Amino acid sequence: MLPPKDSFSEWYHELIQQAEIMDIRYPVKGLYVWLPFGFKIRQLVYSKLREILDRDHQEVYFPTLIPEDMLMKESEHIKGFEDEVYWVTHGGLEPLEVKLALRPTSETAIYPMFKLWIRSHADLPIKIYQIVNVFRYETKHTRPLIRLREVTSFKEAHTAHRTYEEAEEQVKSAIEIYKEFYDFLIIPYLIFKRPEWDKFPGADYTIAFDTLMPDGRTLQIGTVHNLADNFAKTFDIKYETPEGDHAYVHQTCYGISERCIASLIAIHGDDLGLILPFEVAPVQIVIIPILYKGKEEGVLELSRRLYERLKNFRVVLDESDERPGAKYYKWELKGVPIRFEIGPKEYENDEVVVSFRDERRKFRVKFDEVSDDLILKWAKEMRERLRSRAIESVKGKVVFCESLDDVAKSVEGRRLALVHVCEKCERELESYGSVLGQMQEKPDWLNVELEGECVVCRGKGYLVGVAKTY
Ligand code: A5A
Ligand code: MG
Repeated sequence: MLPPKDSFSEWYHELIQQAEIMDIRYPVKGLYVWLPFGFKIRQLVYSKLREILDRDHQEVYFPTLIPEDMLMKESEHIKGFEDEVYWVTHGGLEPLEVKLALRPTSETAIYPMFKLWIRSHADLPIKIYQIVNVFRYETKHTRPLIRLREVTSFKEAHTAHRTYEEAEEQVKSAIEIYKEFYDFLIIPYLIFKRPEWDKFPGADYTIAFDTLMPDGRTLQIGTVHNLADNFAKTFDIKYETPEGDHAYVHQTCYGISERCIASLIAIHGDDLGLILPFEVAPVQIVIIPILYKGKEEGVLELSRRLYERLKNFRVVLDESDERPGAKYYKWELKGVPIRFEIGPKEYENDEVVVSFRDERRKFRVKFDEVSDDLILKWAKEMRERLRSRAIESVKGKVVFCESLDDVAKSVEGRRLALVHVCEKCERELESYGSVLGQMQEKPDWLNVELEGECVVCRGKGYLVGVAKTY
């Protein structure tokens, strides 16, 4: 049995294991094993990310190891990461002449190569990405898919452009990419510009996507950084302009990790286990024959015919010896969106019993009516229901505050506090929780004003989020 979702931390921890997403017994802190079922979700989710990026990015692969002098070159960047880097110091028994870092992210691996690749304005823009593992010696509490020391599914995109304005355009288009991706996963998000003190080390500014977990803490599920020419100056990445001058490139980078899967699990699941959107469910449809002694033959025959008919989907016909109740339990735990049951009565009437994972209400349809189109219609309707549920759940944890007292109470009560503040006073909010920064656009499900009177000094303010974070 799963703990109730209200005990979110225990529920999440148990679900990850019971639904066979990860094996968390690997004997190194912050490192976990992907199991086949979890890995299949990963593959389906990341195929979508690849599909979107492949429209105008090229996939590459850079090495895992970064020489110390390269990693250390950008001073702001290394200040942000120095206490998180794992080092390779030996080759066998020999101490290495130059220590090698396990990449915590790949700016310092990629940009020296950009210097070699970029000659003229005609070489720009460059837009590449890779999906790799990165290592960060995290000191905060580690959790599967949420805070890892080996991030296994780090999608990092890196771009280079002629001007600051072009980099800024790229930031906007990266935001659109992440919106499309998270809309696909039906995960509600808020978009903030992180305050100066919390931007990515070496960046000009950082835009972050945050979602709200069921316990009211926010999870940063993606970031887009405008690097301006900061790294270009460090790594001497210049191009020849049409006029024959030499200018530094302007860069962006943006990243998403398996936190996208953590949020998928956390936001849609319920007391019985996972609820997966049809598009990313490793098993989209399960058929469960209800077998009674002497009446097996017809039931199995109809079940197999249904299985054949649904071959265009990821369908399982569960003919195992387990009792129907045990089968329901198992496939509910694994979040299968559509379930068919076929017993002797259904066989006699040429019918099937249907239920959807999110509703669990049962109804009957004629066997002949089951078609690809009907399945897709159901999937679409389920997507709408999941969207409403997800938005309701997130919306219920966002509070607009008109006083600092309100902010304090809301954050203490595990809500995301939204409040108007000015740049001068923003830092004062830090004493109440993490300051997520200035909200960039209002989601259609949220009724707030992006501008208003600063809660501290009553000057002109913008909308800022404050919350407990993962
Ligand atoms: N090079 C840029 C893209 C970068 O590294 N940005 S980042 O540090 O913000 O990481 C990108 C995203 O990876 C974060 O927004 C967060 O969602 C995720 N992430 C970072 N550290 C993580 C960790 N230890 N475990 C899981 N996900 C992590
Ligand atoms: Mg950090």
